[in-house]
Amino acid sequence: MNIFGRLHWDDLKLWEVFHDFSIDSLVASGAAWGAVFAFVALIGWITYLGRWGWLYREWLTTVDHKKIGIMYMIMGFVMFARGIAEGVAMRSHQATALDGGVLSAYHYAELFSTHGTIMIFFVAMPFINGFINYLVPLQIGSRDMAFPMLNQISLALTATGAALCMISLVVGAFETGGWTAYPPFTSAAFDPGPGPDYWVWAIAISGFGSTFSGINYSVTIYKMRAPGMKFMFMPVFTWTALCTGILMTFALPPLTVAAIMQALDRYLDFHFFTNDLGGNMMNYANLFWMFGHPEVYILILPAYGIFSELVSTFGAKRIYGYTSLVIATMSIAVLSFMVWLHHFFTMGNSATVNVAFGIATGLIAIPTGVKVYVWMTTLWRGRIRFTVPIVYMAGFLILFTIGGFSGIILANPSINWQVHNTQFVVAHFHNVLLPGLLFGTLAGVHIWFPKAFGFRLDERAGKITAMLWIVGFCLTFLPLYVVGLMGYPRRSAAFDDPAFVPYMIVCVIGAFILLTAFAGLFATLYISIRNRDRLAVPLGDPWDGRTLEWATPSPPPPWNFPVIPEVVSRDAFAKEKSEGRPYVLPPEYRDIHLPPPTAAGLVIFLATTAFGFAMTWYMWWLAILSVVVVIGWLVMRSFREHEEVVIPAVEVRRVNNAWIEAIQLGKGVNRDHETSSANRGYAASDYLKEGA
Ligand code: HEM
Ligand SMILES: [Cu+2]
Repeated sequence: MNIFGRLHWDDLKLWEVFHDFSIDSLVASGAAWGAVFAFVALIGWITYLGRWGWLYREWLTTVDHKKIGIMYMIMGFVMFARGIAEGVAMRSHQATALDGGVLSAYHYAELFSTHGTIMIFFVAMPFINGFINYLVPLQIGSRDMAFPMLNQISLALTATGAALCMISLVVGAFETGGWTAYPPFTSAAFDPGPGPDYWVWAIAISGFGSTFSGINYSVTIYKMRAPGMKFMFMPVFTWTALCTGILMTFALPPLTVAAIMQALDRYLDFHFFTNDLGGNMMNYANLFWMFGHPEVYILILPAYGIFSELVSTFGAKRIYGYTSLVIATMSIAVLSFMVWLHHFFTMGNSATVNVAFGIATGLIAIPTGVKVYVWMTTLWRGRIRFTVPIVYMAGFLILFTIGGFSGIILANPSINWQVHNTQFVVAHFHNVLLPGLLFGTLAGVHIWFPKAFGFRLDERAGKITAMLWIVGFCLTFLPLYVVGLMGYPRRSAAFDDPAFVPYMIVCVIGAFILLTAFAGLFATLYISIRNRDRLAVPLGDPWDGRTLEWATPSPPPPWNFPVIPEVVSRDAFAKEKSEGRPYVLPPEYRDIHLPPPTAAGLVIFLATTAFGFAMTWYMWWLAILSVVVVIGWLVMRSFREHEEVVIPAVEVRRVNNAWIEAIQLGKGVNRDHETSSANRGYAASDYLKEGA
């Protein structure tokens, strides 16, 4: 037996361009070479800086929720670079796609499949996991997640999925059936591999990670809230995180199961989803969308949470209609499980079934509308500061509403029959994902970056970048509504109607503006790092925040809070400020116990990546070996004593007293000087007047 299974030299995409030179092969091989160069350069750079030990100790083995959150965000941005490049490649192709186009139909199919898979699972999911990880323990006044090591393992499993996607770029191929990977298109008979196998393992393995995350978030919020923090005292972001956690717990298993069943079909001829032995593809469609629809709310609810915190912080008011916001969030979470069938209105359901799911889908507009009103009424007569997050908020309010309306249009089964699988659908979901998820993420980065790193991001660069995202989005995606109604199908490598051409040219211009916007993020980061002394806000509260994460230094110490705070109301920190008693010294300090670092995540990452790769290429020995390593390691580890890292009380006292002293020496900065270098993170509160 060949130790490389079915892997051959020709599977390396690097060579493709030499066999047969064309723009098509150049794009495919070029991407592969690019990925390899970037990887080698990264390894070389870390070696040159001599940072391997530091990387291992401080990051790869940490169980600190804050660092895990930051690593999720970094993973998301790395994968985003690839996803955007693919989006731009597809749009460039579409501009030439009248009767053909520069790319082959095969590569175009690979592009939309990797683009969709990566954007949903390895960009959007890491972004929301990043925020939930970073913020939830800080907002509920806790030291960490309920299960810190499991948290690290979840990150590792997500990283495995991302790694398999990156490997598929260089070794072999990806599947061509879109991010949903519908059989029989991805069945062994139609596509023996390796593409669908990469998809199956990337999704199944990372699906376990997301399920664990969902459990971890829910348990953390149920059990780890600071004393006194009732449910109705929780910050809105925490509420959205709780609903997301519950959604993840129940929605991800159907996906993982569907992926594993697809593996059984492909490897062992089970025929769950292919007709030959009585299986049925509709089984897959149901399972997939039982995950798929809640998934879009998994992605959007935390973004709603960010926008909710944003309007109250940057409008300088408490949230208007907190209770309705909470109820709306819960309603959306529940409804999201009752509408999945709207993804296959055209696949032979009876009219009655279609109507029921059409109505259920339309109902989601009610709580969503409530939210939009709550955000607007919170901003109404607020003392709004025109900062970067508010720019994103403005873009979001307008554009997301348009995206929502097009969703209501699609919820009508009879209209859906007309536009199903046209570019109208592509316009709709990008219209909710970019202004919703992406703008929420980027606004959130501007708000909480100073919390995580101790300095603010440059306002001017940030505003230019935000405008580029907004303008680029409009040009790239709004024309698709029109060509969709004109009948341009989705996932189609070519078209034959010259009327589409002008629209596709506008779209490609927009796509390059989005590429510039992406570069703008790095420009913003670069400018801010260069000016980090002027932008520093070590005292921790640069925006006059309302919730507990602002009541600690920036960046927060590993233990978050010197003593666990007592919570007596909503907006706990704003309340303390309005009563003139923030930053009080605790009566006594105690030793703090934290979970120790562990290599669990690293071991699991390496083993599961090896497993996915081995299964894809039929290297059975490696697959077995990697399973043995994981089990063996877990067994060995379970014999170890329970360890803890103890931070002595004197150390906690030293750090905390120094911080409080710095606050007392500092002069609070009011909102007019919030974006000037006078802002060191000690906000002079307006809440004194407002009475919180
Ligand atoms: C930023 C610039 C982006 C561009 C230029 C872009 C472009 C495209 C294009 C051209 C398609 C394929 C349309 C087709 O042939 O049917 C597509 C599909 C898709 N995009 Fe994007 N996109 C971008 C951002 C995003 C983001 C941020 C997300 C999600 C977070 C996303 C998620 C998807 C998904 C899920 C698909 C469907 C893939 C499939 O049909 O299997 N895209 N995008
Ligand atoms: Cu849906």
